[in-house]
Amino acid sequence: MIAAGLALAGSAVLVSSSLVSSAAPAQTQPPPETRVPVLSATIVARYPHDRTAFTEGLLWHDGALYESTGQERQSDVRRVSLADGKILAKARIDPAQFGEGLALWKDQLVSLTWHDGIAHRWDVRTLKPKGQNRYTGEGWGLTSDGVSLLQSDGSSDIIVRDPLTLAERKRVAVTIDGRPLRDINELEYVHGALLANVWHTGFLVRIDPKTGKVGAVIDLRPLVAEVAATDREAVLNGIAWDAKADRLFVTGKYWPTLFEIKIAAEPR
Ligand SMILES: [Ca+2]
Repeated sequence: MIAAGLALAGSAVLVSSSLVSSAAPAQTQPPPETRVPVLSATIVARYPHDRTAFTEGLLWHDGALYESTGQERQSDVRRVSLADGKILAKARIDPAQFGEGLALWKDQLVSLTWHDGIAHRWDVRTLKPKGQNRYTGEGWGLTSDGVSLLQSDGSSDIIVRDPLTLAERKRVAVTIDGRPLRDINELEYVHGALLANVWHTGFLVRIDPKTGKVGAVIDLRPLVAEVAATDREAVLNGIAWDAKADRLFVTGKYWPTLFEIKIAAEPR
């Protein structure tokens, strides 16, 4: 069952789906009851975002955003200007494929596809194709810890892959209060932790990539409320980190706004 709030397997703390009106998307539901700290975030800045972009992957590199988008016939990988949201360069993905997560590995971008088991490689400067890798299972989010690629597939697993071949090295199960947390979506490796969107929720989770344990829930419902999307699939998705300036960016599918945020150190 896809229920409101964070989908905790076998959990008694789920917000009952009967409480969810059809006009209230799941991503406006309150945080789950959890022993994990729930942190707020302040909005540092707002930037324009392409409201036709079905955002699946987002990262920052060398002064620009890189974004991958989904939906058949509309999937691409693009370089985007932060200041005005303009697309500076774009590489189209095979129209039969549904683009998914995006990561940088050295001078190449690696982008996933949802059901095709194909990872595309792109020259990060020219966005010219540089080859493909095969993998099994669904492709959702992708990031790099500098050693491996870390991938989500909609389950509670983080799949650790060889960055050159996409071969699976190991899996880490994401848990919150000891229970699996599924629907892990877009990823970003930040300060040694893994930040992740949880599909159809207004939250990020901060995961210890070694143990899979969620150490914090970040409540971004104020951003969801500000965007006030009417499309049920226009959910919070997309996390990018500018490591040099320590800036954290988030956006959503079809969102008109990309936010720079700062996560609170302590719960209120
Ligand atoms: Ca990302």
